[in-house]
Amino acid sequence: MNITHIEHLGIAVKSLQEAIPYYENILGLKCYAVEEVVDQKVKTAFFKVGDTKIELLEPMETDSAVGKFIENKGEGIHHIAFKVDDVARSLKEVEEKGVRLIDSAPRKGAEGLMIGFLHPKSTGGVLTEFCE
Ligand code: CMX
Repeated sequence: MNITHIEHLGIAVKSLQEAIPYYENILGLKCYAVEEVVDQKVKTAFFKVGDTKIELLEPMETDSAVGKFIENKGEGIHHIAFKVDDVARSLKEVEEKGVRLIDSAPRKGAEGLMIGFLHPKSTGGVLTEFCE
């Protein structure tokens, strides 16, 4: 596996509309895309910070990964995503080392990128994503 950088940090928010002004007006970042990822039941907003992005995640339903996260832990950092060359190979590699996967094969995520999640119970409590 070849991790080159943090592709993005996912941050759970109750409302994109209420969260975006902090990133734009206080931090001076620009929201360059808002996208619904229907199969993940989230609405996302993206900001570039060098090679890394911030991905704000607003749940479209309470019964969803991000909806449950906010209900249990409140708003805040939800996951870290590493850029890798090959998601399928990286998932296989960590699985062989004993890591529990959420996604056994890559699937399409926001921005059309191929992604795969590792289970936070296997990663020291940090929901981890590989992105290609
Ligand atoms: N970070 C760390 N721990 C997390 C977590 C997160 N984001 N979300 C849940 N957990 C922990 C919970 O705290 C809980 O721990 P305890 O058992 O110690 O209380 C445990 O995981 C189970 O939590 P749960 O609320 O019962 O949630 P589920 O088991 O239903 O699902 C998870 C948890 C991580 C498997 C699920 O959220 C998932 O599949 N996530 C991957 C997909 C995803 O997050 N999609 C949204 C983003 C999409 C995008 O970026 O486009």
